[in-house]
Amino acid sequence: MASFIERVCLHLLLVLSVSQSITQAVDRSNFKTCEQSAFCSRQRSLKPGQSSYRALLDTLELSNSRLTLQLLNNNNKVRLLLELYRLQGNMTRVKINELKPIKPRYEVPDVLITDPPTEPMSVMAQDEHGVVLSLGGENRRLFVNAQPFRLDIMEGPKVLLTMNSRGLLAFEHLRIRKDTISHKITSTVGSMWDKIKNVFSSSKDQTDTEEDGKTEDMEKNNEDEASDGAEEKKEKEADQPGMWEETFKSHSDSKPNGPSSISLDFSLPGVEHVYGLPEHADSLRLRNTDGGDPYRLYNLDVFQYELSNPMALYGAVPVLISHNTRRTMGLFWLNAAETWVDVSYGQGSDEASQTNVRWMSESGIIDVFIMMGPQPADVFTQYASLTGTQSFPPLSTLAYHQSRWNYNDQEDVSTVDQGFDEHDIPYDFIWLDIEHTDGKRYFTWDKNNFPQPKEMLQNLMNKRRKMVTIVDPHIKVDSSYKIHNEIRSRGYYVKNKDGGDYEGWCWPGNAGYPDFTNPEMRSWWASMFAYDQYEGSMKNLYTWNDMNEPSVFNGPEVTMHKDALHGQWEHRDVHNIYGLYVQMATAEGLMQRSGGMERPFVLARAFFAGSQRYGAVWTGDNAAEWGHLKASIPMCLSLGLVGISFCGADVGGFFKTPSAELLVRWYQAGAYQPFFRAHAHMDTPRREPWLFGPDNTALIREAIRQRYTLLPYWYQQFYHAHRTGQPVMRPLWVEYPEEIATFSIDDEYLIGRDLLVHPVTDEGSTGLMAYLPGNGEVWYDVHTFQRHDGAQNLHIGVTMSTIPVFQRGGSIICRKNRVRRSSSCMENDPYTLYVALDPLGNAEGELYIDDGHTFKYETDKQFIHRRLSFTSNTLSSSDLSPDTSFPTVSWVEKVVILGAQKPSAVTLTSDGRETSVEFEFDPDTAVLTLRKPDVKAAVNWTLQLH
Ligand code: NBV
Repeated sequence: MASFIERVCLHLLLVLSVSQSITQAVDRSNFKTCEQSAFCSRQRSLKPGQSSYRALLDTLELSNSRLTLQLLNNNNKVRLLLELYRLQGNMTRVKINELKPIKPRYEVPDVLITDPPTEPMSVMAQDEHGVVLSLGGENRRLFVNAQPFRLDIMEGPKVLLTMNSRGLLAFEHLRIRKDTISHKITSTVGSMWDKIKNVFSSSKDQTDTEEDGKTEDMEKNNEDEASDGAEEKKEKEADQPGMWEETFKSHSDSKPNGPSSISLDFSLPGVEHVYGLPEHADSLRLRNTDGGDPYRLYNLDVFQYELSNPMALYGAVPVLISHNTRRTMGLFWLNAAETWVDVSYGQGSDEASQTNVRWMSESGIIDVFIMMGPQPADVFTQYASLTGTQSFPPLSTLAYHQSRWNYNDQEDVSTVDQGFDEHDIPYDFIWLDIEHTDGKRYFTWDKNNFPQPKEMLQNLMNKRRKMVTIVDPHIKVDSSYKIHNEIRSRGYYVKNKDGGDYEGWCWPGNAGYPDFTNPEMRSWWASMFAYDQYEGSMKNLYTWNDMNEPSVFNGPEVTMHKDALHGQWEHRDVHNIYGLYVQMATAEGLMQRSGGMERPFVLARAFFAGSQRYGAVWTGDNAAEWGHLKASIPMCLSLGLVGISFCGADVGGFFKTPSAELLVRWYQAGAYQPFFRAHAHMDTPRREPWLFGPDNTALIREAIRQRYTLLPYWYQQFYHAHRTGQPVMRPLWVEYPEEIATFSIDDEYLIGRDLLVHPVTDEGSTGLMAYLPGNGEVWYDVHTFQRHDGAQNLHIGVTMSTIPVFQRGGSIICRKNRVRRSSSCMENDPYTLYVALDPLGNAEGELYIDDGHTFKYETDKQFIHRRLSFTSNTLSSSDLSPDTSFPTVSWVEKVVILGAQKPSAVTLTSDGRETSVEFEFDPDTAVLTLRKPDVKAAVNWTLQLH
């Protein structure tokens, strides 16, 4: 049981958070600015100029696919090792580490799905100024300029990208503290110099001196060309505040390894648009950071986050995508430490536009992948080849989720469940937040409120519905709690700097944090999801990992101390990947409990590059404000660009109370975003869809029903994302890369290639402008079937029931129009095909069907993948993967052809038989409806219009 004091403290925390939620926005003073982050401020104070590095060409070594070269820092004479790889699929990898670090520096494991396959490189030319390497392809070359050190990637006569072009490569080599007095300065940000203190005891000094002795030789190796001048310079470097200890508010970071930050700049000539770097509540196109803070990547639990700013949020993916009409490229900076990224749009040396990007990380090494495109789809393929694709979610998880903090007890769950049926609204999942547990002990149930979890789950199962419970990664320190005892006795907790178990405050009170970077810990954690371990769990129970940044209420910036230890590594090194490991271990657990048969579903708040392999993410604690509804679009688009397609925002807004209008608009927008879940703070009034009067109930019902009819299309898009790495929710420029008008649009997007959505996100809207892309293309309003030309701004009149969605002419989309109470209930239902003709009268689409939840599509080839094509007045269905099968009973009950002409007759040919098909033609809308072709979804057939 929690002590009285613990309970009082938690209560106070809650009251504080709630009252803040009503009155305030983010408390910025809780989070560092670049200036307040010692390494960022050090790095940023370096101004562009000649690089202090020189490539030592006589050290060049080229094996077939790997080139190495030493770089010498002209100032301190420390040497770095540069490694260059030409990777398969039009990518280049550049690694820079210290040649002889006094101890290893962290290299991020578990993100790359394989050691990326390489291709041979050859030296094309070499002189005392540099080396030219062939990168194959269309005359692609890499220039290594020796003095100053610079790398240029060229194609033909054009420079595509330059590294260290502004000379901002800066690599703080690991060093030994020389003078314990002068270096042990507490740098309190803002008033650093007047707070100089000598805080160290003599025994600590003793240790440092011993360490000095041990590593002195190694340091010397690094300084073999050192001159007196260089030594002086080095002393100066070491003197900077914040290098050996840093304090922020009341927290001190002991920095036992001293300064270790790294930085490198890139120039992208001819580029005016860059994207990516999630997670930020900001525009899709990244902003110029000159004069403000850089974009920060440091997974943080930011209470009441603000819009339109580069502050860090819950997740971090260090990938930036550049785009212009000729080329799309990507930069993947594989580093899990705190990272800041400056973006500067401007002119290059020849007055042409150029974008400069500068990455700064607190520790680790420089390991950067340059993905050369050239098309957007190529960059997605390249990134997927490195970090994997979106996991293929169970079909039901693409349906609607009903959540709030909290559904109070079993009766509440059952009443809400019935409410959906009474109001004829479908839903698939109901969620339980932290209150369902016994005192925030995850994997347990509150015995009073949830005495019979299996009965509750069985009731849901009877209706073919499911549940998600929350399992957070902070574990209550309580000797009567099995999970805690096991983790403690196995030594699986993260350690504090002194070697004891790290403890921090979170929902359960005092909590330990399992070391998810440890594979043994992860497999133990996974085993806790076994049905006989997680009591009360059943196969329709799935998992939500919140707070996995990790959130530590009393930690610096509400997270873990950077000098906490994960085995030999500091938290500093692994911070941004911690959340990924939590989701990885949980997904593994859900798989294992079914003997590897069932696909898992895990929602996580914190994420990193590669998180797409483990489930879904959401945009955290947004607010019931129109601005937050708008922000959900660029936030999810940015995630999709870097591989994470399964993204959503709390529908309705987490904090505060939405007006009925905002709630309706949010449902309408959410119904067309990948992860569709309503969620709300515990202190907001209840907001189940039927609580806002019959008109609003009807509007919400309709939005959710639209989602259900489109589930076959969503599922097919996720199958595609899983197979290819292409994003499900896409900015328009991804499909229209030469159309400049699309480059800055972030209130509108595509689902796959074929559906364009422009949700209404303005209060009191009576109309909006949507851009329909594609010169020579046509788009059809999916509700009225009205046809519009592409490459135009279209004004759309809007009422409360309007959800502006358009289908691309040239596409075929499959829907299931008989909406039932859950997606599973619709499993065997028939399809309606929407054939939207392009100006030449052609269209194409796909249909994907499998069991919706197991891995049999992979292990046993149990699926159907069909190609649908309309050409020369004939619609046909053919097999895209003839060696697979799935026993579906679904059939095609209707075909709707948009942009059609009236035929005189329609015949169906299937199984060698020809039958005539009834049809109806509406000359006003040019819609031809073929009723009841009654043909099986899984066989070959043709429908001919005569
Ligand atoms: O577990 C409670 C909440 C949860 O409802 C929300 O979705 C998370 O983002 N959680 C954060 C912790 C507290 C938020 C104030």
